[in-house]
Amino acid sequence: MKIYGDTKSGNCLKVKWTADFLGRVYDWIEVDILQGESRTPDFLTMNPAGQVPAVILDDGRPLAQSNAIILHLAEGSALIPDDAYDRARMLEWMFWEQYSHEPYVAVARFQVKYQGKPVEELEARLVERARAALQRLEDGLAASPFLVGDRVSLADVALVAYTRVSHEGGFSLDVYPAVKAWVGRVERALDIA
Ligand SMILES: N[C@@H](CCC(=O)N[C@@H](CS)C(=O)NCC(=O)O)C(=O)O
Repeated sequence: MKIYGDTKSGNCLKVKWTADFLGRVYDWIEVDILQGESRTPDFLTMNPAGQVPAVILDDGRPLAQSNAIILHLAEGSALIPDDAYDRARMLEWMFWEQYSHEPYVAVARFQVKYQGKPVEELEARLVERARAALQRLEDGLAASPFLVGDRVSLADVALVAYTRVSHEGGFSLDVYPAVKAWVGRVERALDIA
């Protein structure tokens, strides 16, 4: 398998961590998004969306979208709960991540860390939504060590990617103690600390 990714990107790291956890063999091809390397004609042939992560599976088929890729890689593994309801809850978190967490927590980080925007100049709505997402995680982790029960799943992989670096966008996890403890737990479970 070939993984096209930018190591600055949490979306790309989700794929790396999942492949590593599962012991999959792959070539990592670094794509610098800040240099427009995901928008070249060659790259667009593979992923017309012009984004990383993207993979070429061993049989030559391409696949994009971080959460679709990790779902495919982890098929039949311990990272996906056996129980149908728990599996759906895992997907609930993963869809929520893409619509209500990543667009705020990751975008704030990108603007601060890579575009040099002072934290105080982040758009108020972005900050409000990022805080709401972190609070939603805090509430969701009140009763269980991982997002879906007692074991690490793809929900944790997807959500930890940008949560663990949320301070780089100005959001300290000190005010979200359950999230902070969970980040450590997931990092240890995935061996990414
Ligand atoms: N929903 C997509 C988001 C992919 C995405 O936004 N990728 C960014 C890096 S995190 C990218 O490739 N940006 C470069 C560009 O759009 O030109 C996923 O989860 O894979």
